[in-house]
Amino acid sequence: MTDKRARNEIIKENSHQLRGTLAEGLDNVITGDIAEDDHQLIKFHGSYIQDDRDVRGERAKKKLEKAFSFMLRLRIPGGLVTPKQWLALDAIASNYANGTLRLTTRETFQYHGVIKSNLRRTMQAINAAALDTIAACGDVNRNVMTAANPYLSKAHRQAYELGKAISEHLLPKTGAYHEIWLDGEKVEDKSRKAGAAEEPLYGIHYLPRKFKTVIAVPPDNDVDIFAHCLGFIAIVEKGEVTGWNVTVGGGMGMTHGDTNTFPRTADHLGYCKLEQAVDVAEKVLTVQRDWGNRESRPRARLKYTVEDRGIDAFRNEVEKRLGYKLGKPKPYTFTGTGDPLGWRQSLDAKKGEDKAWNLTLFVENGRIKDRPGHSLRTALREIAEAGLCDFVCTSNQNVILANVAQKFKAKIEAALKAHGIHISVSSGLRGNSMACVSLPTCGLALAESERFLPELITALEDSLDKAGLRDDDIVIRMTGCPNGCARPYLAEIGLVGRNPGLYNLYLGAAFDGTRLSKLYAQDVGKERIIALLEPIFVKYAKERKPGEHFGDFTIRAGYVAATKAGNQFHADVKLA
Ligand code: SRM
Ligand code: SF4
Repeated sequence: MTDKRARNEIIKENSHQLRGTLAEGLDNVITGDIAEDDHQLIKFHGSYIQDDRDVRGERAKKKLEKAFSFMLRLRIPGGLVTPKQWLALDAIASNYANGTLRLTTRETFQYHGVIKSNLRRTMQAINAAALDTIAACGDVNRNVMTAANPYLSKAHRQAYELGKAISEHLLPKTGAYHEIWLDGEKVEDKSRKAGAAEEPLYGIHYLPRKFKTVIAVPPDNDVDIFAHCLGFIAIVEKGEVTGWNVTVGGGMGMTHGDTNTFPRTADHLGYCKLEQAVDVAEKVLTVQRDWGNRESRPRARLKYTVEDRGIDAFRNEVEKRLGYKLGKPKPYTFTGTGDPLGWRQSLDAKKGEDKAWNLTLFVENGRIKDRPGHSLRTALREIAEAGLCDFVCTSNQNVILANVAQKFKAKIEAALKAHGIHISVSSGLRGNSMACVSLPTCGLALAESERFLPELITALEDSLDKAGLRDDDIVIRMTGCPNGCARPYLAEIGLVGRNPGLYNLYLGAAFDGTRLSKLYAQDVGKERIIALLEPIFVKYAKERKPGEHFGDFTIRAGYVAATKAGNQFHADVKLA
């Protein structure tokens, strides 16, 4: 009988709980590469092997090995780091990586350009800052995102605490990470058993695919709850979370030309009590572990399990494993997926203290670096050195300078100003923009993204000016391929790379993150994108109803049909 399982299943099975030959590969100084199977296993340790695609052709001509280096992704549930940790992370960027910190769309940092001989040292430096990269990638529960900023209110603190609890509970228990990277060193958290041979939750095959958990506190849907495998929506009464609506089956990734793959917004599974959430998370994960598709990786995400089995069957199985029924989802309202930029005061305060301040700072595509006249990295380092605040990474690739005492507000503003950093952004479009990393590091990129979106927005700002829309909040997101790392199918304007310089243009997603977009134009370059969008901006400015968002307008005005479910994403497409 032939083994129909995906190749990764066999790699995991033979890996001795994610060890593979990683330790030996790190010691091999002849190459910057590691063994083929270890390319898959290293992901579970929070790293990817990559090569600099800008120099790939040139090196091939010279018969040189690719310019290999590693990307490292941290696990920071809720995205919160202390000033001390910030300084450590900043130092690592210079000592071992490419001199930049990259905020991701999932509330954490990535380093790029770490060479093999520095990998262990980098991991150890991260560990010394009481942080790690365990399970930041791979077929496991990834970094848990929570509504940005635990300092905002009691409900946000509760969401953050749940995020940390789920992250710890669903962490792989293998000792491989500590053996390979930390030389058996003990980690800060003594409850984690280095050397444990078992994976009680995951077994030796782990999950069929990546698994993503998020927690939202309405009315903000900053975590884009419907884009994720598992979500908890806080139900808040008198300022406190009393329970959670549970969502399952969201996801973005698809393959161009394969209608069997599609982005999908999550369904409501039910409602659980405050203290039941970790148990619910575990049971949802185990149903996906047992029911998920292990033959076809493009169809292995939880969204397809829910799609294929149906939400009712999925709920029944979760309830069977829980031993109790979930309640009916409770009412809630979301208003938007963006980060409210600028200063925002916490909604409550500790007894006897003033309410703290929090500054959400726009970071273009999450890249924290210094450039002439705009030394963001230095400004943030100085703020951390002075201990003026904590730092929270947001799911919109921004950073919040959080828990700021009134007396430090002016100091923060002065430090930013001294380094050319403005609190305001040039337009509502830019303030609501995200681009994935893409070239030159991403091995899957088909077109530029992070390096192209800023200039496209600058050009689109002229079109917005013609329509008088410069300050309007319109969500635009770009990715270099259809995997959807910047959640482009939930943007009012989504651009997805097809070929160098060419993108598919999607319109019609809801501003609050509840509805997917629809393909509007295929294979369009910069000039065509502008030519297509400018008249829509002008018409929107003239004809919109009070409070109507751009995405809703593009449907009402007939540019695209509304996508009511993921399996309708490819239907009713009429190209411009
Ligand atoms: Fe992603 C793969 C970057 C968020 C869907 N993603 C990749 C890789 C690792 C490329 C690879 O497999 O070789 C990219 C590394 C690029 C680089 O050079 O750094 C990559 N993904 C990113 C980040 C850094 C984008 C960013 O600009 O911030 C985000 C890191 C998040 C984190 O901290 O964990 C990132 N990726 C996402 C999201 C958004 C989210 O989760 O909110 C998605 C869509 C949601 C989802 O999962 O459905 C996403 N990434 C993918 C996929 C498609 C998965 C699928 O279901 O088909 C891939 C490809 C894959 O897994 O095979 C992918
Ligand atoms: Fe790479 Fe595609 Fe993700 Fe962009 S969307 S980072 S190009 S995998």
